[in-house]
Amino acid sequence: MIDYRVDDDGIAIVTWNNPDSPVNTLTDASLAAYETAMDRALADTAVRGIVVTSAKRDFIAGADVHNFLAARSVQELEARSRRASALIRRLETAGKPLVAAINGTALGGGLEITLGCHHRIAADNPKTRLGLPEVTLGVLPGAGGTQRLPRLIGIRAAVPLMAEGKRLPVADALKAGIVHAVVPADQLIDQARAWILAGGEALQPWDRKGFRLPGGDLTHPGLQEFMSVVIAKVHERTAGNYPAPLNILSCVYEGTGSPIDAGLDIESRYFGVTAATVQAENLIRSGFLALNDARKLKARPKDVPKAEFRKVGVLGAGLMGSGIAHACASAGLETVLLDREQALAERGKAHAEKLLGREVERGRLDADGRAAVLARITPTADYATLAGCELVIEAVFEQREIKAEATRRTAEATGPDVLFGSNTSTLPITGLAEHWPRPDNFIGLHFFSPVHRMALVEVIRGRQTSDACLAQALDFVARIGKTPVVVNDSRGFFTSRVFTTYFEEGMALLAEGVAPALIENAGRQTGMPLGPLAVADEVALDLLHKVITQTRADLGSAYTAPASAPVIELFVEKLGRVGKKAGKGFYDYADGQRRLWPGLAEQFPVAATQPDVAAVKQRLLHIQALEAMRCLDQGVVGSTTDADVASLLGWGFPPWTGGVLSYVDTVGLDRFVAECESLAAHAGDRFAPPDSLSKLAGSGRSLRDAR
Ligand code: T1G
Repeated sequence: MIDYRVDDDGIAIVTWNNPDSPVNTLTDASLAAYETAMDRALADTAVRGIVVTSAKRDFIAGADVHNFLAARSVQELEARSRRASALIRRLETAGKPLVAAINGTALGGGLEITLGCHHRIAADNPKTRLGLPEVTLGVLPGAGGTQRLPRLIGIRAAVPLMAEGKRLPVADALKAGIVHAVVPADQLIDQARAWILAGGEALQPWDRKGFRLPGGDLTHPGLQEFMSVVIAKVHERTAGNYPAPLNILSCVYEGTGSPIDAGLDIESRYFGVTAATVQAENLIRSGFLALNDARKLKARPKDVPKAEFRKVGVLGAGLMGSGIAHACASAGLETVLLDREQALAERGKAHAEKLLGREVERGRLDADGRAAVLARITPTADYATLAGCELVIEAVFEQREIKAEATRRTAEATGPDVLFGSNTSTLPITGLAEHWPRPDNFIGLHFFSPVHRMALVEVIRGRQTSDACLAQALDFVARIGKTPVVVNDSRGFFTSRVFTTYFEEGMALLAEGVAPALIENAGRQTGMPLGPLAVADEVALDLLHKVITQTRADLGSAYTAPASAPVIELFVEKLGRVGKKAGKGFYDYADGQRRLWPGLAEQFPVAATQPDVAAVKQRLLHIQALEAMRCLDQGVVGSTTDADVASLLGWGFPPWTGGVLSYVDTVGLDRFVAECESLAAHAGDRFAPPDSLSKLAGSGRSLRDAR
């Protein structure tokens, strides 16, 4: 766990080296081992100083987040913080110089270990990131970070780093004053030793007589104004859904005006309260661990050899097709981008080139890199170019006949044994698979727009999709750096089916006379990225109109039109306002601005009495959770975790909830069912809770435990 040696100059080298994990983390065991090693060095009169480093690629990845799911009481969580904090404090005042030799990434508690050293040297490793990202997990730095960082680099520099959880490259950490030096990796230990041998002092700045915070403390008017601006920005960004950033500010506010020991005490108290919140539990379980599992294909069928990809084909060079081609070529794959005319294929390649240009502007890619990616994209109108592809993805127009034609012509060029994936967003996969000679090799690969920014690929199994096809499709998704969630076939699959209810409910509220601004503001205050009417404009009302028309034709009398149908028909058929792409929908779009259309009030008179914002928020989130629950009951999605991951990555369902089904437990299952029953009575049957939920109410079990 911790390697220990003393060199000929009497310098102890304490090396973090957890044998059971790819990264070092703070656990009870690793901290105990660290304490034992450090006490051994402190007690050894031959030891003049101590270098703390890591034998792994990274330094320390922070506290082991599993610990915060195991113990959920404020007291236990506070005690955990106090133990780590007390150890770090004892070591920094023990009288021997401590140097952190930071060979790789040090985050959270990992960086806090280094802040408890008297000197910090980082290796010039371009992959290293240094930071206190606890806030992204719904917690706060609980091993001294909120007290040491402001005392080291000043309140103005420290607060944004902690409130946003930024991860800095070593050059920025050096500039910020977090590390004292950056050296070539092969000199790291020697430079650390040299600092001790040169008489490095075992005294922290904050323990020196007369210490003052760099840039002043919070009696400084400028800093008070700074903090009030930060608080306002945090409120604007979080709408009260996330306690952690505000509690970090409280730690700084209350702790930096006191001696360090009092500040550490304040921090541990806030840590316990913050880590015990449901938001922290949700962000750790869903936002970190579940996303990690999905990214690592934990759901992949086991006994299928890993598929390798060299050449893939993309049919349709529109916005989605060119985005998919950009992702494939950027991942190093030869990519055929086919459209019905060469000019259209070339235009798709040009879109990929534009995306690459932005990456160069942002310094993420150099000119050679851009040229190499572009060279991998072959625009064509000739299906024969697809020969040799291991996988072909169809992203042509959302019409069955056009898809069938493209599928058939591909089979002629590639033969039936390659994988075929459809990027359809709504059409059932099983039906589309009929046009592919081997439906067992046919699967849905539903990408999200814009492809270069959206991590999720919804992988849809048709009735005949084989395990081998699924496993290889998952390998492909991971190969292009995306995160898959596997769902089963149904109209709209999982993501379109559930996300649609959000903006359908927004339109239903509009039709009931709820003020448009109230609808939109409530939508954003839930933590959704956009208000529901703005989302409808982005999706495009004429596309929604097509889906309603096609579904009505498919299902006939079995079809129940959504409450939003009259609104969509009015806007598309009568008003000709089809959404953002036309510059007008629920909003007017001009000069890069979006403003609610003043004509809305004429079409939908605002009712005299308005619901409160909580009631609107409830309708907008409950409706999504109910549809997700129906999908779970119908086997469209396999688990609450899959539903959560798909909602977080697919349409930005508010992360503080843990995801669209964890939201039920976040509200509380019994309360959620009761609220749905009440909504069903006055807003419509669509809110009636399914039996699967109703029968759980009163059982004392959570949805996650039960399913
Ligand atoms: N806790 C538990 N497991 C962790 C972990 C952590 N902090 N970090 C990584 N792992 C696991 C991960 O789940 C995966 O497991 C394996 O290690 C490899 O990770 C007191 C309270 C460090 C940048 O937020 O950002 O400190 O899948 O695949 O891509 O103030 O891991 O192999 O079973 O991600 O090279 C703050 C979280 C914690 C950093 C490496 N720290 N980790 O990325 O590997 S709170 C963080 C990461 C805290 C203190 C507070 C990344 C990484 P498995 P990986 P990677």
